[in-house]
Amino acid sequence: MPVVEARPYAYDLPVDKAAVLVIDMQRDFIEPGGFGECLGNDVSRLQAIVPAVEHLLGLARRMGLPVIHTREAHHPDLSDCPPAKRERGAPSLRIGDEGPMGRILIEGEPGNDFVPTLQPQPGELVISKPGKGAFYATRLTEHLQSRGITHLLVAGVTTEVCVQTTMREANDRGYCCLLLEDCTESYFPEFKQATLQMITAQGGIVGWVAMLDQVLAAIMSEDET
Ligand code: TIU
Repeated sequence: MPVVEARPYAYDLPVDKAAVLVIDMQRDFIEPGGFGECLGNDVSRLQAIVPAVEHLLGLARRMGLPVIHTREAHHPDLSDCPPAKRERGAPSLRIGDEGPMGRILIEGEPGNDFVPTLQPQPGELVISKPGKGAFYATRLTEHLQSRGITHLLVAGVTTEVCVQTTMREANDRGYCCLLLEDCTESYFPEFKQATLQMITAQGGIVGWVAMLDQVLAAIMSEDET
């Protein structure tokens, strides 16, 4: 079994029980004019990890690892959007308002789609989620259970919001999660670093962290043996 040099200690990767979970690599968070920018954020930081996530997807597809893509999305009638979420703060546009890429954070709108180079391929699971965590109000648990998946390689945005929430939900459900440091990003660099520390502290209280190259190295050295 490949063993990844990870923090806080080595991560055993049973390839036949692992999946890649890509969180919310959507235009709404990564391109100007979407939800992320409406909240006052500089989205260029998030754009920078797109090539690394492309590499991760390439690796997963070559290895035949299941790939799961999530997207934060609401129904057009906003029936799955709590008023508390829509009314929070003072964004330039609220969820459901018309923006340059269509209605903000609404399923089916151009801005709600994945960025062009990270589109799901046929056979890959897409989970639409109304919350920050991918397990809340979705069928993700059932999908993972039916495929016998116990280990998740996690990527996506933003590190401290949807990624961390999802990892905590997964951790409580018994999944062993490895967050790929160069395949996740935050609008706030200090929040990314704090999240990596929170995840790995206390003996990996939430999970493990490693760079994509460390996963590659583990898989290649396993191939040689
Ligand atoms: N605002 C922010 O950092 N993130 C979100 O609203 N959603 C996700 O992280 N996907």
